[in-house]
Amino acid sequence: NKEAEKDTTTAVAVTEKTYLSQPLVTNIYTADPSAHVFNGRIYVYPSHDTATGIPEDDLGSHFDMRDYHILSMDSVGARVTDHGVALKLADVPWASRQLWAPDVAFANNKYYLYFPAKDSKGVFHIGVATSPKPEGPFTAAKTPIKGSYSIDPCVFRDDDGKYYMYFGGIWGGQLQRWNNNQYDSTKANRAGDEQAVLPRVARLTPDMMSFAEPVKEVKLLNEKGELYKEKDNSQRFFEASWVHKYNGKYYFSYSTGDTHNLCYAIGESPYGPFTYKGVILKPVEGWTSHHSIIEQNGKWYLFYHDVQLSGKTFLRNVKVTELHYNPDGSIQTIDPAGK
Ligand code: FUB
Repeated sequence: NKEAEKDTTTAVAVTEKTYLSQPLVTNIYTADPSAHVFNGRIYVYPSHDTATGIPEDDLGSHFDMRDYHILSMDSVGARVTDHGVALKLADVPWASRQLWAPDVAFANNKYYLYFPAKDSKGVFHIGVATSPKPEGPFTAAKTPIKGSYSIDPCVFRDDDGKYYMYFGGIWGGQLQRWNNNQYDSTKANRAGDEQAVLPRVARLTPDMMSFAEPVKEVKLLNEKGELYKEKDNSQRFFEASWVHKYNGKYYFSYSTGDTHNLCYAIGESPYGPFTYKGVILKPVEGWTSHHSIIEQNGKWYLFYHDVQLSGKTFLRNVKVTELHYNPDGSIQTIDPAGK
């Protein structure tokens, strides 16, 4: 009957999802986009999501990625090229599984791809691979970076030419198992009243293949200048470090994981401390949130992901949207639903 038809139409319209932007590519599933401008062109280094049948668990075992594809475009909105396989698990001598979120740096006329993977004992470390071209293919070093651990490397080049790697992720990313740079497989996730686990940083050697110093904790402070407790999970660090500089200040951005915010904090030094300033991106569709921030031709962009194409948390798609600062240097919060 006519009345019933009308009711159904209204219900569909009310529940329909809206998105601020559309996936950059639809031929493969991609996530954790680390974007950079090399030679005036935007290159995006994502994870390559794939369904391998591993059941979902709290450790993220279902994020079972086996290679990397690199994407590039002249500018945001232009045609996106998928450059095909740039590095595969089978060609990384030390890695056994789970090629998670990578990043890339350019130095010494080479491109260095940094990537986490589990070793033969199931412990995450960070590896490096090199290529003369930004799109690869990349050749992996035989061993992971000495002293590296956990996941989600982000490499930041400061104006003085020094490079720093930020890394770490809790829960399945294993960061809670590392204290004073020593591994303890029995360490569980922290309890609510314990201090939250801190992300890590180390300066890289000029050859970009190792750490120049012992790994340090990055102090992330709340607006009162205090370290977070684990229960402060709408603001404490979970994973997905990214560092960029704006008007001489260092912006450390990250995901809060189980509360799904992408937040940022500001500091005066690449080592921090960084003080919390706010949310960059409200929760996306899907469990994880992971991003990067770049400038091209005077505009700033946030690369991020959601699960618009698949509806499945481990089959994600990367997106990009413009990012805006307020005159005081704060970042305007973005709603991925475009509201
Ligand atoms: O893609 C696998 C993991 O999911 C990443 O390393 C995390 O940042 C989360 O996005």
